[in-house]
Amino acid sequence: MIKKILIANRGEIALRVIRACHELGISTVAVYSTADEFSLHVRFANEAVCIGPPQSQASYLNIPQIISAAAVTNSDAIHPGYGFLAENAEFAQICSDNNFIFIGPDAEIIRAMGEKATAKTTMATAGVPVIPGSDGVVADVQTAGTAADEIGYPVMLKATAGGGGKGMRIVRSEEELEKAFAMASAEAEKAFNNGALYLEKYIDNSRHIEFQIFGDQHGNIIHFGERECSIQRRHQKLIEESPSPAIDDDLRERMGEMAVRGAKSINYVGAGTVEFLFDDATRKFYFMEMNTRIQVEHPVTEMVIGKDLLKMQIKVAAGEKIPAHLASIKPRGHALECRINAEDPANNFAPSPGRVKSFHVPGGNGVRVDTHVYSGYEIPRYYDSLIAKLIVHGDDRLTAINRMQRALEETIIEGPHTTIPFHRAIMKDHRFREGAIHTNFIESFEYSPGETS
Ligand code: MV4
Repeated sequence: MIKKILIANRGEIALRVIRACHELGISTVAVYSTADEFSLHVRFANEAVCIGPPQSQASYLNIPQIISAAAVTNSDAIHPGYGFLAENAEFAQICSDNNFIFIGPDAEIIRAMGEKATAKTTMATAGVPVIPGSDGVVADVQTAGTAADEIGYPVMLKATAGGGGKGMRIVRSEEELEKAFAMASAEAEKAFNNGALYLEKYIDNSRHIEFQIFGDQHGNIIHFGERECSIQRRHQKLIEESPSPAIDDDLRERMGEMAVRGAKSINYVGAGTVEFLFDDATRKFYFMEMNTRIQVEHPVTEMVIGKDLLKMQIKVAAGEKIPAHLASIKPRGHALECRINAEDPANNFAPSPGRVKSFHVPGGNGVRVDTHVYSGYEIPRYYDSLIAKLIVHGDDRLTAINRMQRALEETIIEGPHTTIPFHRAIMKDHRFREGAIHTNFIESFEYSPGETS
């Protein structure tokens, strides 16, 4: 039985976890840095413990402080949210060593999927299609060169400890390889203390399509369909949707089957996401990575399946079975999410922290806002810039887009710059409205500030 959960996170996701807990009758403990004293997660949790100064390293990443807070409050379980310690295998191990249920998969699973080159090999062995490339990491430039000659240029170098873009390079010819290898490796070394790289064929005009999967402790693993996240800027997702405009029922069934097969091969437990790269030209899909956490964009799946994924995550961690009927759940309608960041789209998306003078959220049928912000809130400069997620649901994609447009018009945020004007421009874009989106959509998108703000 889980009676009390400590939330090792901040911002909107901390609120999201608290909401799920309170609806389940579970008591909550917030932890917070001194920069977050006036945050809503502190206010809405049943108890709150200050764990340190603003810097993440000293607070939200400070494992001894978090474990101590769980101990003094008699918590049964720890929910890591996303980011911070969510995919830290050592933290998951320390939680269970101290008899706290870590709400996520076991440390070994986190570790196995965190090493991206190994994860790819594991999935290939299970029969999941992967992007043609090197067998595991490439030890040096010579090995990379041999692999690239076999695969054919263009290729992509990726950091095995990475994910989400850091330490990644497109290499278009042999001449570029040496420099790209050195730069990607140095970048990975700096970011992850691990410079190891793997190599794969570069697939142009691709889409990022990920499947939400769920496993329980009784061997059941199911999927809840896909989310398309091709609208990214510098590997930060900006807009997500479900279903993907590129996927029909047949493809959904085949990709979902592969996502489940991969998860079964590692006895996956909890909420997980299997990322695929989808090649528009050939309609082929390839496993890219598996994320072992609840993701920022989980609400788009919740909107189309009508289920609460956070509650499910908690129930599964408590040992409950996934109800059998969920295996055949059919998504209904279309959901979109816009990430509202405190950034200036007219100035290269520079962070824009500070006081929120006024904050008004939209409403009406099919509109959901997940945020920790209120009028008078001070956005700290120490953390990521996500301040709200605007999520809409409609009968079909165009209804959802028009609803998003309407909801963006109603949103008022005074004080910081935000990504709202940028989202307004995208909602108007013809190619976006046609679903013609791919990896280079944002890079080739002509944004003229002012016009829509
Ligand atoms: C790729 C790719 C093309 N070919 N891998 C990986 C991390 C993710 N943030 C983007 N990644 C990509 N990996 C191969 N072999 C293109 C991308 C990519 C991308 C993919 C989907 C949607 C948007 C993207 C933006 C830039 C790069």
